[in-house]
Amino acid sequence: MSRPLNFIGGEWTRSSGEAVLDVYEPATGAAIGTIADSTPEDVDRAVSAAREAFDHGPWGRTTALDRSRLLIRLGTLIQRDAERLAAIEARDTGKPASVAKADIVALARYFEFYGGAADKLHGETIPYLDGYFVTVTHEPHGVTGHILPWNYPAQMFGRTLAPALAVGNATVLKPAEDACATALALADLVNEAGFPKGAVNIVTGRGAGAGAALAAHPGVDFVSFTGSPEVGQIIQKLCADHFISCTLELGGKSPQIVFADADLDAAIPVIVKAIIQNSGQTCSAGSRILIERSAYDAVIGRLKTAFAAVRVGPPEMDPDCGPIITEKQRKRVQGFIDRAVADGIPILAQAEIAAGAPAGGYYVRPTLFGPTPRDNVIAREEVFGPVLVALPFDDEADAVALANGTDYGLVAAVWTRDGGRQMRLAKRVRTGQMFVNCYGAGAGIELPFGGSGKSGHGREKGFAALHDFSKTKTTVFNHG
Ligand code: TXE
Repeated sequence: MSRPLNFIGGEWTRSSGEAVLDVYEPATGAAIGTIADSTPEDVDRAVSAAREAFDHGPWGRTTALDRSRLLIRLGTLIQRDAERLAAIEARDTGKPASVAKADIVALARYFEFYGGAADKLHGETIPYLDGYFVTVTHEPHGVTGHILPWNYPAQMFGRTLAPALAVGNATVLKPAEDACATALALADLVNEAGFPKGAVNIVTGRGAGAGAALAAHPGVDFVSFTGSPEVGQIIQKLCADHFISCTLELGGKSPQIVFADADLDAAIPVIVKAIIQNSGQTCSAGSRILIERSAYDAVIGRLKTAFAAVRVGPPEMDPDCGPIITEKQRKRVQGFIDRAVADGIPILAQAEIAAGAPAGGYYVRPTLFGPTPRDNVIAREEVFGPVLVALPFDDEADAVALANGTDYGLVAAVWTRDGGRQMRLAKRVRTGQMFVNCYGAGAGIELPFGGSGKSGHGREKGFAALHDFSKTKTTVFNHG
């Protein structure tokens, strides 16, 4: 599992300090290993290794075709080791076994997709004044820093590193201290795939230590961050201090808008899955259900039945909903539930925790609240747990106002058979991804993803990520 070593310049390296952090198994609460709580000096070594690889090669001299082959080879190795990696991911995060496997398949797919895309990011020529020839080419930023969350450690490794590497950046990754094991296991595959030394470096540790040192490092040219809005602001300020930009992916309070004419047989299972999946610890979790008032009772009736059937337990039970990542996060989620109850919001349904779930595990009961006052904190803030709030709305305009009524703007869905309404809502809801009569829809790597407002900025996935991880250069030739 986790080991107290960093991966720098292609080698396993001890931290310059003595400090380690304990790692716990979410399903049981048992301590299962330690990781290095790296120092700013360790981060400096990792950034230097990346700088060397980018500035003096061989990584910085690779062709797009070289990178394409390396990425695809890494994707193939991940598939070869999928069972082993899924077991590591499930133990480290508490994910149900089948979900951990799906995450490893998605991780491999990131390297396949961006391996295939590496040599297809073409530039352009611009018709210009007589006597001139103008090209616009894409160049890597240089050294990119990647600060990861703990909710999808495997997928995030691929989502952020694969496009950065595809365009030729040298990378330094700081995984979340609560879930590092898969990233560390992947380091060996990076070497086996044949990546030149220094193309990928991994430094573990706390956010305020190693994470902040990475974002602040003058040798880093761009930062990709996924985590809380509070830390996102810190990252953006650290980047501003040395004039670099960043992408911030900070979560959401995503609405599922259900009109009275919706196909509820199709909608209800998708809506429940969208809040239960990964124990609700998903930035794109569909955490608000907005229901046309005339259909409120019918929709709630179906949701109650679906919620009561949700199975909660450890990975090996392959439940619908696993534990929360840490005791700290479990308390945070439970705190939201307790506060909503204290505020008098009715609990409409609550799933049971399976009798066989280990007593020390970090479980919470998936909970449905409603009707929820619009200005209550649980209707506005991200819980990051399996908690769904129901809010009735009066008409289309009210639905749009309610959907847009939080500081977030990441994902939204509308469920209706009315084609005109589908189009109007798709235009008017402020969101980075809009789903019509579906939600997530396979979370395809092909589909650009990212938000606005408190959800952050920049785009991941698809070709959009290649643009974020590169910068254009305009070259003007005077040929007389
Ligand atoms: O996040 P943090 P936490 C949201 C979600 C969750 C809340 C808190 O609502 O309940 O954030 O989770 C690193 N400088 N999301 O406390 O602290 C940290 O080490 C540099 C949404 O775990 O933001 C980790 O690697 N880095 C989200 C990463 O930031 C710092 C996923 C995220 O940790 C740092 C996770 C600092 N000062 C949480 N402080 C999503 N968008 O999916 C921390 N870090």
